[in-house]
Amino acid sequence: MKKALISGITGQDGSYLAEFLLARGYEVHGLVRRVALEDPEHRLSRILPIIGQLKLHAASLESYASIHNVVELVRPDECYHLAAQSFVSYSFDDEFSTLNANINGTHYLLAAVRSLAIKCKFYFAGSSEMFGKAEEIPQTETTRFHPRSSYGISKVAGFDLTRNYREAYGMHATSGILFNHESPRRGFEFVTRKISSGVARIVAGKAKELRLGNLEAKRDWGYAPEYVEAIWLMLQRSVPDDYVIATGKTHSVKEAAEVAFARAGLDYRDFVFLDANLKRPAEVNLLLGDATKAQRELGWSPKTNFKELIEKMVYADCEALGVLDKLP
Ligand code: GDR
Repeated sequence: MKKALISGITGQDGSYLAEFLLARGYEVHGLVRRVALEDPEHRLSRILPIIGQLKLHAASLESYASIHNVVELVRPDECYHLAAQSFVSYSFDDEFSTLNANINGTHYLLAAVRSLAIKCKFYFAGSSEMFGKAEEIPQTETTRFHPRSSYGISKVAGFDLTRNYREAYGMHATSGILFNHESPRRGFEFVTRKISSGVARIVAGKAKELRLGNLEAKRDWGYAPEYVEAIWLMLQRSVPDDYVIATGKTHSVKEAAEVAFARAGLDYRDFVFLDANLKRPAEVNLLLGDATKAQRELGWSPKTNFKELIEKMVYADCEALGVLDKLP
């Protein structure tokens, strides 16, 4: 039985990946913060349905000793490093904790795997935010990075650390450059979920409006469960390499609002208000990924399109609020 260790197992991607690996017969271990273990209903909500099949270990990405202990205990065959301070907007409010947690956390985990389980395959969650003010369209594995936030900078550093461990120590260390990927499990602070949950609250009569920042920003949005499959495929390769995972289509925040409100039979222009406070000091205006390499070498391609994705999220949020009967 293969052993997998996932950091960030309580998040959107971690929870889908844990389910995916359990279904393939893996023994699945998760690194979680001690506070999360003490508050399972709230902090472990995404993994509650499978929690009996997981082995969770308390550790902090800010403590090398705690990471070392877990890697020593588990000695995984595959390590998926998904944990991070992942909200770009917050990274402007606290650059210090974003850089500390994201860069040191990645370094600690890589160093522990190197010293205790050098044959373990390692995955680092890179991000399209590394392209930032993108220097070419579409973006591929060879597009130069130009991050626009401390979050993006921390991901470039993690990407470089991962590549360096591969080149210097011969580790099977891979980075996925994943473009935005969403689902009904997305955190409420990210724009697609903010919109889908906002629509559901308006349908339920719990809210009257939705305040958003930059409506013109464009992103390449895919469906998260398909992206975790791509992550797993990367570690099944005999030779480690880096891959862009994206749909190859880009849409604006405004279009996301349009589709979401339309699913509820509403016109977004009647409910969406601009709030300048929600704009970022440095914005990433347009991201569009080219996943040709992943298609060629991993046999991966996206299935769910933008409209299906947004509608799925609105449906799930309306279901959670018990207002499905109010959808057309
Ligand atoms: P992003 O995701 O920064 O692309 O990073 P997010 O959904 O937060 O923003 C997408 C775009 O929407 C614009 N926007 C708003 N965003 C939020 N959150 N709230 C708003 O009210 C709002 N109004 C407009 C933003 O300015 C931005 O342009 C996500 C994260 O998951 C990262 O961790 C990950 O690495 C990348 O995707 C790929």
